[in-house]
Amino acid sequence: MRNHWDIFCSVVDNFGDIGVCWRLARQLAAEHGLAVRLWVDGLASLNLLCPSIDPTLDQQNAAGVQICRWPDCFPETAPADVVIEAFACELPTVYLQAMSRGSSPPVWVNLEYLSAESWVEGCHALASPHPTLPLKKTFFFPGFTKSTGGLLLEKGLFEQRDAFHTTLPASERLEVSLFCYDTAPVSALLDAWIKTGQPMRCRVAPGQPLAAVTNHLGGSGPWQLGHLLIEPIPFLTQADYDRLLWSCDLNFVRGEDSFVRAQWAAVPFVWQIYRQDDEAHHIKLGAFLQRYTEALAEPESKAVRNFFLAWNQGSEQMVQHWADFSAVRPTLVRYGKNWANQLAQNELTKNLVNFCRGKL
Ligand code: TRH
Repeated sequence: MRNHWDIFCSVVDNFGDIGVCWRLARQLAAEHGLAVRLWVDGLASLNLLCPSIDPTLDQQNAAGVQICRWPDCFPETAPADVVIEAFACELPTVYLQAMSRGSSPPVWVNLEYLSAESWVEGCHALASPHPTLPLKKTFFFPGFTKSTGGLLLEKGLFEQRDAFHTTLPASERLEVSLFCYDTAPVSALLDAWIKTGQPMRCRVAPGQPLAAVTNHLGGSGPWQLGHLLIEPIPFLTQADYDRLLWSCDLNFVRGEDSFVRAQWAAVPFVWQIYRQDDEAHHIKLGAFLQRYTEALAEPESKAVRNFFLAWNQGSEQMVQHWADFSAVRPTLVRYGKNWANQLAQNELTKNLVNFCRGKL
């Protein structure tokens, strides 16, 4: 297989776009021996995920990947054999033209956002011709079923997770991590926790999650509120963030990549979906809940659905929803393991490599 891949990533906001691209780039290099160039217009965001890079450099190598600044004025560049356009970020015109000039054009793939909606199955791997150039772009959809592109999962991750679990000291309190948007009903959740009397520690990611907590509690933390300890933590590398998720009893996650990592952690989680202007996120959330709760008995399914919806839309009954969710947590621990094992059967990077290999 011709083995040069270019990934283009435009950082829209937050960390999901670069989080997914950085993970994919490393996996292509480490597990498939490919020469990967990652073009990114927001090196400062990548620097948070990977502190060893220097965001002032135009080119550098890290984790077997060549990282290149995606400049406003894109230079003449020989295209790679496979070109991944992440999340419809639109390739530079000069690069597209170069792609169309070769005798055999590169395999061009648009990696889409993750959704559990059923239409994804019908659109995965469909191609569309460029309106003016002799090029074809394929739409590659991650997803939760066999008929989609699957989910990013590094080789050996579950073994690492299980080995890590054996090193954890027993904890008497409920360990929680919090990564959410500032629109989450954090005040209502903290009030519900304070009412329960259950010993808990909640570790809060910086940025929007910490801002939401600080708005409610004032000061800069840590906060000890009776049995509840709330601790701000720094932004972690992706590997350390995984370990945080593995070490907790419950993880609040958001967006796309942390949402998937929480499922690989195989402990109960609560997801805050990324809001879309056209409100399409309500449908996406419903589609995921439908799939995720399908094999749960009704009381568990209802508790999960109610709590996820309360977390995403707000609720007057947060205390009750938390109590119900808390009660089914032990069942969700067992359920989460089976869920993760089932999803792990369909691994995105392997699927993507096989797909492109078939086209080269
Ligand atoms: O940051 P996000 O809200 O990203 C979002 C979504 O991807 C959304 O779909 C997209 O449209 C929007 O960005 C532009 O949430 P997400 O997807 O979970 O990405 C966070 C990344 O940050 C993920 O790779 C995990 C990583 N992370 C760390 O590495 N360390 C940390 O300490 C934390 C809190 C996160």
